[in-house]
Amino acid sequence: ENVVKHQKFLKGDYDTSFIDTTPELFLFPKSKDRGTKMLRYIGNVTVNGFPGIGKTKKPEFSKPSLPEIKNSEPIPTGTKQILNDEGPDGVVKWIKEQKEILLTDTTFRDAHQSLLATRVRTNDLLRIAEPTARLAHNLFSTEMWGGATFDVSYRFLSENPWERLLQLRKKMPNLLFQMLLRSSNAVGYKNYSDNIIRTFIKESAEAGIDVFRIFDSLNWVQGMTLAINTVRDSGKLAEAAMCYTGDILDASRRKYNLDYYKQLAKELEASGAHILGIKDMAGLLKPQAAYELISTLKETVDIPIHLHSHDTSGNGILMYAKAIEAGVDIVDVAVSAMAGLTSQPSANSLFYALEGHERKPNIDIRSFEKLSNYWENVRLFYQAFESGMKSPHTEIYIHEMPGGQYSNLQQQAKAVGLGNRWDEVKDMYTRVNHLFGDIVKVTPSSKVVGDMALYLVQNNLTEENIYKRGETLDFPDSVVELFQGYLGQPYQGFPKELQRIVLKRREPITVRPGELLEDFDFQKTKNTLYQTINRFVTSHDVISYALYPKVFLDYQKTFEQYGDISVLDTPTFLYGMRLGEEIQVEIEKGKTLMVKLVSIGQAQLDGTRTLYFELNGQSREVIIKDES
Ligand code: 3PY
Ligand code: ZN
Repeated sequence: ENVVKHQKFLKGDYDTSFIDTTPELFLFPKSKDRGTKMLRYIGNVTVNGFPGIGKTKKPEFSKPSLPEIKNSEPIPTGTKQILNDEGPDGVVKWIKEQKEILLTDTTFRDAHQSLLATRVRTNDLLRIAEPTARLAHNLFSTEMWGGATFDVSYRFLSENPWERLLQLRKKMPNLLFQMLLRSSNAVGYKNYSDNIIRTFIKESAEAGIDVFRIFDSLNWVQGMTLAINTVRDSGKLAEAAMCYTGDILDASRRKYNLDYYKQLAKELEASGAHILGIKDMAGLLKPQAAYELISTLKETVDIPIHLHSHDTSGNGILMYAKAIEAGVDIVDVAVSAMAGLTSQPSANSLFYALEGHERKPNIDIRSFEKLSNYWENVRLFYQAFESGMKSPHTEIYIHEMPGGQYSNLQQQAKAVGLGNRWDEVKDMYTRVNHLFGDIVKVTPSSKVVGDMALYLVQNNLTEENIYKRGETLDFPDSVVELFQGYLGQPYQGFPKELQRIVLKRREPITVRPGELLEDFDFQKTKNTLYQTINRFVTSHDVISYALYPKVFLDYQKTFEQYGDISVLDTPTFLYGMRLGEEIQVEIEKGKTLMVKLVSIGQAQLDGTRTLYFELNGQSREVIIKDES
């Protein structure tokens, strides 16, 4: 036992003589332990498979080829230097002075969130980080954090998202780092207290985020102002985004018309936004609608406009071309191999689409092809997480499901035995939206619509049944919470009769949910967390715990059991090792472990197997419980 496990130390109940009288407590286990822990992880994945992939033979992957770069030359300067030297207003001024369309590269965040269930690991991002900083130094920003990446890092990748941010920051000192922030839902799915939101933003800003794309899942501006103000106070860029829903071209659907977006844009500008974001999360914005929307908004607001979309319909490039004609300042794209379908339109395609146009992006296309070559091979590592969508889906214009939700809801449907009724679920999703009064559907409101659709299909219910028998139905928790007002207020309010049916005797709220929540006690949590995890507690640990208590503690347990497994290459992390295979693992700079899997023993009566490894040439055995 060493000091960090000692009762006196944990309680803080000691004076310094304690250190002098019990020197043995300061003997810490050495890295020998690290190697064994890692072998245990590799052994376990080899025997039992990875969640979501299962027990599969490790495929042969080609090594992703890294573009050649001249490390001896300094990294070219970029937009980050403008922010450092001239502040957020300087960046805004600079954007307005550019004639060419500016690009945000989402490859490190939304592209893989939308194509690969957010599974891309820090290891694969880090290797391409410096080449991207050098080869794509003309980007406006790189979106590399937030959205679902935060909880997925802890939950499924067993890695710390803060480490990802800090390590990427070192490798990419020239580009603005951008994140997606769900206003009062931060990077989660529920409402948090105001002091959690403030602390999360401040910590993120300090760790290196420069542009915060802030949205509310019901386009409720009141729910966004706390985040906008905090970002401004942190000296960073507040991009307030309105979520695009409906179709401004459809005269039969007037709820979200051009006027609605005009008003919203004015409100967001007045709330202090440096940039106006248009978040077309499902890819519903049609080319001509984009032209009309952007032209109108350019006349409505003074701040730059940044357009985000998904290419699910296959119309992304044409839509961007129209938006660019209309004067949009920045658009979101991904490196070609990670673009298209539910992801963003391809940067490489957009470059060629604008050949001969005065607003053609100022990027080096050859560099983008090199980055794409790397991603083409990396993407294969994660093939088990692909959604299976192979071609453009224009039905998106009907069901309006966000890019990232499609495969998720499909999985959820399978899990509750509705795999073969997927078409019905999609149809019900559309009907639930209308039942709810036509609401904005984006995390977390989109999840509520999905939950309700599954619930109705599973129980063979229709809209009519709800109105007739609703009093006797137990609706999903998320649906009750939505109608209680815990995600904020939808435009033109909730349908009153449905609200009464869903809430039964519960009272809805109309104020900002954060106003009703007590402040989170950071100091007290730091102390109790210290008792639980037996190590120094950082401010990142505390805020992560505040957002996701269980996910954080589970991650911590995995870390104690296996050590830092983020250093493993992705094929080994996801598939383990083949018999006789040899790998190298750089556990820290300049320190590499050689690992060979020599043999796998027979399963014993108690279900365990012994795996025989060589670790730097020395024999090591680990015993793994075979769960099959
Ligand atoms: C997120 O909230 O993670 C999204 O990407 C929504 O579009
Ligand atoms: Zn998106």
